[in-house]
Amino acid sequence: MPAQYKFSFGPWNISEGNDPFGPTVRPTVAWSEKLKVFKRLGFDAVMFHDDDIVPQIEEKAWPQIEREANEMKKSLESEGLVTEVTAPRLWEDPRTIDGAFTSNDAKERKWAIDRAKRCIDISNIMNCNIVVLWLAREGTYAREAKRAIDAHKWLLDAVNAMLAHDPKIRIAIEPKPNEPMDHAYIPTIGHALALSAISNDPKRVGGLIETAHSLLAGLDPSDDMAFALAQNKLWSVHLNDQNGLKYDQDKSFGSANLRVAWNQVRVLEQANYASTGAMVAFDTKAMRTSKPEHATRHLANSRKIFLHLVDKVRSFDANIEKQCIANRDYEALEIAIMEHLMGVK
Ligand code: XUL
Ligand code: MN
Repeated sequence: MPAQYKFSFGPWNISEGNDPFGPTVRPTVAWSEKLKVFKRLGFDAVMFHDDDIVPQIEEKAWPQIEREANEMKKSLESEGLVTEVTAPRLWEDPRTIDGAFTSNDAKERKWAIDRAKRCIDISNIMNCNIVVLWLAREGTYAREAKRAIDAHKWLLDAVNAMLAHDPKIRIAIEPKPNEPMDHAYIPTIGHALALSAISNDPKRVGGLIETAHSLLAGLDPSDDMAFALAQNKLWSVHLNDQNGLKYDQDKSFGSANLRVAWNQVRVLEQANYASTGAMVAFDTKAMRTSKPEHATRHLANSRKIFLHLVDKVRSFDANIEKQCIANRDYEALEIAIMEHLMGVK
């Protein structure tokens, strides 16, 4: 029996539908309501930003943060859920307008490292040993605005400071090439794992690959996953979809390009990803047009499409693949896959 996939999403994946050109279009769903959605839709875990666990975290002292994190852990337990990952939200504070770990201001860089350490402490309370770093504002709008060589050294300093803060914590870097920045400093999984290799404990620095982020970098998400899997460094995935090179769309998994989605599932299957203990997260958003009563369908649909694709990968005739490869007949291989996906054969 192959290992069962475990699924997760984050509170921000049930959203109010605002975009850069318009306000919210759906009422805010209270956390207590969101919490009930997980099991109902067949999910096992929650991914959190630090301030999803402790709102207004900057206004609170540690004893209160500790108390609130413990309460959150209890409410998760009462639903039979666990925490998949935590992440310091370093991109909304006024101090990080010009970057967090790579801010030109040493005080702001220190603030960012302290906040990341506090996220690790919260993660420990939540019984979770993976902290995700999405390096949202570590980059520039004007290339000359920062000294990029220094910025890369500061990123390494930040990773090392986090590793030193807790000997058990693992850091999963979630690369993204742009948005909000024009150019981000760690745009691909190659950059992330290169940073890992020069860190003080490479075994504890890995990656999280988001479909849309790979596509925005012009890369194939399944090959990005393979690169990390070959090094045992794929510690989570944010599956979603993206219709070409535009803003980060966070569409339902497989909804824009089924063949690209199939290849992601195929590579996860080949690596027996589920047996590594890593989970499948869907970083998807409802379309802005979705009515409130339909605003979690993108999560159910992404999970459904994923599981259908697992069936498709498992039921594809391995002999066809072998023969086509032996004959170097990739046209035959391609049509066999397309017909299999279309269910016409
Ligand atoms: C941003 C993104 C974030 C991270 C979590 O594009 O993907 O949602 O996944 O902070
Ligand atoms: Mn993501």
